[in-house]
Amino acid sequence: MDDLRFPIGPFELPAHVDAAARAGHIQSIADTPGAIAGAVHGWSDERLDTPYRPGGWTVRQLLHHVPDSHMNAYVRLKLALTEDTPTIKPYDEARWAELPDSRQTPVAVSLQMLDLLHRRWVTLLRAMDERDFARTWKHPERGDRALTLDHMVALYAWHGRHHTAHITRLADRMGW
Ligand code: NI
Repeated sequence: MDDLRFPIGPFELPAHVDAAARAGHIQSIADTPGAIAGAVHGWSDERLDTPYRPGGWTVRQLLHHVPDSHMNAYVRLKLALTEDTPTIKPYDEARWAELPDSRQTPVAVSLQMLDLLHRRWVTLLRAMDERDFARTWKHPERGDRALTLDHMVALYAWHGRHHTAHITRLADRMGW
């Protein structure tokens, strides 16, 4: 059965991240802007305004959501690199998706924003050493558990592939 909401499965926190897995996560983050842009290349407004699943966000909303999410991720990474176990600030992604910029900005702007953001993000990730990836942060809704930057990088590698798969699976189902 194809799971429309979690086409690559839900995120699972890895117990341990070795150097090869970490390199794979960083490469996945590096590849995300190109993968998403390629998935929607040449799409009409009608395709962009199609929900990726019944009752779900439209592709247009997904294309604005991903840079919103990854901007937060980039800030969280920098906080964790410069402060001791900061508690990060969650955001209401559903309400962000309803703000006027998410409705009125051309998708090309968000695709370019994602590309530029990832260039800086990946530059930073590739310059980090083993100790940097072991630095910790907390999520206020995850109790007292300190997570590492390896966890964060794994999460956003998954997140980019997750939303890319929403788009490519929709295209497959629609024969686009
Ligand atoms: Ni998301």
